[in-house]
Amino acid sequence: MSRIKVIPFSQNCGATVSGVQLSTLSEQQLHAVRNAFVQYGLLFFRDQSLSPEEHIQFAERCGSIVMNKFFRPVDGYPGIAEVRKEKNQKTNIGGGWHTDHSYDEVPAKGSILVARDLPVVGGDTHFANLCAAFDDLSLGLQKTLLSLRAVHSNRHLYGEGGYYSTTDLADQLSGSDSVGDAVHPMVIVHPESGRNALYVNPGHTIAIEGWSVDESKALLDYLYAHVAQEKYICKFDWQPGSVVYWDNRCTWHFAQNDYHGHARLMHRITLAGSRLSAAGHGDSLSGI
Ligand SMILES: O=C(O)CCC(=O)C(=O)O
Ligand SMILES: [Fe+2]
Repeated sequence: MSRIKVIPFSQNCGATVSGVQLSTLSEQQLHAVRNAFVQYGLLFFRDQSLSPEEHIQFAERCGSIVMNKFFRPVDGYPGIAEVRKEKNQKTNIGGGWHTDHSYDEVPAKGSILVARDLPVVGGDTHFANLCAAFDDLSLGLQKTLLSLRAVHSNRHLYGEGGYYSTTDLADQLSGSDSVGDAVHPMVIVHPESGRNALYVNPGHTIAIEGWSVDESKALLDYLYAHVAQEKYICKFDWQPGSVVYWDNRCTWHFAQNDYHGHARLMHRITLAGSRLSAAGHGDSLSGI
């Protein structure tokens, strides 16, 4: 059996894991994958051969599967969501920075995305590291953020009259009556790594609790520009056989929509998480 290798992907963002086939992971390899997931929060795998059944098996070894309420499931596999753009469609799923399911009271721990049908060029996915971005904020701003909570929602996206209902993806999405909101600390302590992570995202965070829309927008926009800096982000170019496993508590992602006229199909499994806790005040801060 080849040796598992975990190599950082960029300065602050992700790691490439090689020397494993996710369909036949030994217990020892699984342990190494789990540790890498806690350390990096974003794992890239190449040259995998993962059937839908094996995708489910791998996901169940990493956690428990949670359904997405809005995406169409893959035929015969209710636990796998289709992330599909047909060649005649203009809109894609996840086309702006976000993290999956932050609008849930108990948000998703991770997502495992498998490439099924790729455009010849384009369709990369971008990621950002919310722990590194938080650590680099000044101690003053870190302390302010520790005392705040933010409201997350999906109404503006999947609800009646929401963004997707006005697009050419409307017919393939459902659940407009299952929309809802949740309030989370703006800085969470990651349940496994113990690191602090900024927990707001442009896709789903609609306001800071107790702040006006304009006030919220000013601070959130500042934070979003901070996170989107080159040093915290990376870009993954999908190839046949690529699989990405990301942690929704400490990363953002967005799917680049630059392949009009070509189809792209990905299979996503989302893993259930636990209730998020606010980061502690005091000496866990590492501001400069
Ligand atoms: O298609 C992609 O690369 C990512 C889409 C997305 O946001 C997701 O699957 O959660
Ligand atoms: Fe997503």
